[in-house]
Amino acid sequence: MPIIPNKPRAVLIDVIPPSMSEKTAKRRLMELEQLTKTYGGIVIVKLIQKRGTPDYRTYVGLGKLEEIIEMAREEHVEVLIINNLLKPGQMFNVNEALRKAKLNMQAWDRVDLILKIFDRHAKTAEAKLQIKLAAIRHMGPRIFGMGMELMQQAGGTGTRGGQGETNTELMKRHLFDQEQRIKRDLERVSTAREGHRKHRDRVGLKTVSVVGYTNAGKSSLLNALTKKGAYVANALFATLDTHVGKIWIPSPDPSLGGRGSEILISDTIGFIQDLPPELIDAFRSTLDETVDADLLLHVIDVSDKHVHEKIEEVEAILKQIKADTIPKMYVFNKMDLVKRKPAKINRKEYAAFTPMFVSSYSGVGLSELKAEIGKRLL
Ligand SMILES: Nc1nc2c(ncn2[C@@H]2O[C@H](COP(=O)(O)OP(=O)(O)OP(=O)(O)O)[C@@H](O)[C@H]2O)c(=O)[nH]1
Ligand SMILES: [Mg+2]
Repeated sequence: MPIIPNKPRAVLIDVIPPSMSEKTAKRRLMELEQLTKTYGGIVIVKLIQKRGTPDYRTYVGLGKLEEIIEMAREEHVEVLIINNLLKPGQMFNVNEALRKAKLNMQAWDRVDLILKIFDRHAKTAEAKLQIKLAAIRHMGPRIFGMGMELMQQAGGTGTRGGQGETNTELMKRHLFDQEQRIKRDLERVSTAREGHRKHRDRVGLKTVSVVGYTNAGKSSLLNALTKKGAYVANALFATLDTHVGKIWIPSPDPSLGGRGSEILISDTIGFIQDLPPELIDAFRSTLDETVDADLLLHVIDVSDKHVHEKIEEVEAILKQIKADTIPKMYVFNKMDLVKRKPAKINRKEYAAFTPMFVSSYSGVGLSELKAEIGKRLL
């Protein structure tokens, strides 16, 4: 097993159909680069391979793989990150090729990379367990693949059974037991959290959940609204666990005598393009807070070139986690980065979500936002 340093030197490759537009291809590669940097990797080279169908053995074409191996030797590359979802056998074959080339190097697919980022940033016991579970499910079949290979090496062709098969069976058993244990632990942690939520319901506190694309400024907004120190970083996926804070909301109708009320606000993980469904499942209980909220604040980076695409991505994920029926407001953040409200945001379909324009940095729009939350919830 190669030892991969904390800040590995990485080669990125995206295998795309020849029909894909230049623009989309560039965007995909840029996002992969950002993800790699979030992990802590140093990007040495970015490659694109156009192929009608991926190679059935190694996904990336064999010739390309040879090229990468040569380059890796010269440039001391430590990881090859493939921006696609590979079959266990393909992943195994690529790693075998690297091993045979005697390189201290590993290959990861997109899910491996996302899992590794999750793993580095996870803070609570629950998030850690969820990542473990997803990793076992994602990598398990690869280990079976390895068992098959060992079997062939041990027994030669035509031999059935023997040591290799026993190893595969043992490995399967071990993974299954591990999965069951993690599931039990997860149940315990989520029951505890359920208790907290019930308590909150009893004391009658309303909850607002901050959702949005990764790096939109969700944690910064929560900080600005609550002055709570949630972890803010210019990196994708800085937040993995649900952080809950309290905000004081002025009463929408002072004549009723109430001066305001306290509500709870929770931060969530960032949503990214093509987040594999298997990861959404694994993180469902982290997102439970979101599914339970009385109101969602969908935070959007107003200065982002791909505003609309990202809004749509987030909406699609909200639907997948069944949070699309919760009342929602659109909060366009980072207004300090744009001269004025960008014209392209004046869309009819956004009007239904009471678009608010704020800056977590300068504080612009925050009191209006609180007032609007009050109108919706109090
Ligand atoms: N200029 C400007 N930058 C902002 C604003 N809000 C957040 N940022 C910056 O945007 C980056 C991301 O902010 P976060 O609050 O970590 O974003 P997030 O949505 O919580 O990100 P994840 O947790 O990774 O999904 C950081 O570098 C922030 O400093 C803002 O109003 N203006
Ligand atoms: Mg965050």
